[in-house]
Amino acid sequence: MNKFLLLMISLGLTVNGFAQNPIIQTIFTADPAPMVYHDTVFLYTSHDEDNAPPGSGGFRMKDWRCYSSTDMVNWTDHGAVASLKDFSWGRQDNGAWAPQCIARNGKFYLYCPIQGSGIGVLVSNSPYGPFKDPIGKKLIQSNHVWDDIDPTVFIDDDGQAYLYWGNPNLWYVKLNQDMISYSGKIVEDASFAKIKGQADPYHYQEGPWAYKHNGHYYMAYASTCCPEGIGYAMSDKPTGPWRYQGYIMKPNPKSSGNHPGIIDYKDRSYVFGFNYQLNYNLTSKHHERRSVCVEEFKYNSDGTIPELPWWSE
Ligand code: FUB
Repeated sequence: MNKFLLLMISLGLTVNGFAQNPIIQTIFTADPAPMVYHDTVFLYTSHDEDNAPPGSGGFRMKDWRCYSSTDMVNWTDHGAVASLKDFSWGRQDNGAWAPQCIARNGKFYLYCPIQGSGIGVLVSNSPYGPFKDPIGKKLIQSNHVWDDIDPTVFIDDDGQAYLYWGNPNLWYVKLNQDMISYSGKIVEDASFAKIKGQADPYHYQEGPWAYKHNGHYYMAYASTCCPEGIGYAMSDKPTGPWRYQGYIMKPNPKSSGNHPGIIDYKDRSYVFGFNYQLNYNLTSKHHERRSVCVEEFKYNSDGTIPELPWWSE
């Protein structure tokens, strides 16, 4: 990693009291999944290895990392909290893609996709881990194969939990109270369904992020491919139908992927994603060596989200 960048992080460089993007400059991170727990933001990420080969889609990913902050400026690195080795049923060489963690009943559930193998769940008594596989098999038993990536988890006010995932379709299922099993059928969401030969007005690609804010249900996601922007849809229910609202961030022609994570924290709202800036500082060639970024935003009075500029490249 570039010595100048390492120095910047060790100096805690900030701009206008806000962390400078990318917020993690010591290793390559992607697929941010922020979780607010008590007074702390825990940020779970995937991790691009330094030796990811050149070329779009050349992912080399083996573990999931955790960072925390209480001011959105200074981030503490808690290292790798889980890895492919924690799952006995998945491939072990690669595929540790976009995770999400959620707290329930004093436990922490980390949903992890292993690309090409399926989606699993790990459980811990602490947000820092250690996380263990409580079921010893895939959580999502399906034959979608490529589709079974990018889980996002959401617990509604009535206690019902939902797991959504998928590329290029959006799927969901109702989780049981134990958060490690589900009831009912796996549903392909009709709003986002792609119909062959017809336009795709939602531009849904992958990386869904489900949440609720001020009574509105939101589904943000990586939009179009590639490059990917961040799009979002809203609904009155967690199961849709969803209304496409547009881009939170348009696709950047100089970029490739993106992946949203959205939270409210200490009366402010933030969207996380990633760019390729640190990679481009090292080489002009495209590598899947990405870096997590964050931006504050304010909801419009009708609950819609303003469009934000690209993170710098
Ligand atoms: O990081 C691997 C994959 O790239 C993720 O699962 C997708 O959302 C995209 O960000």
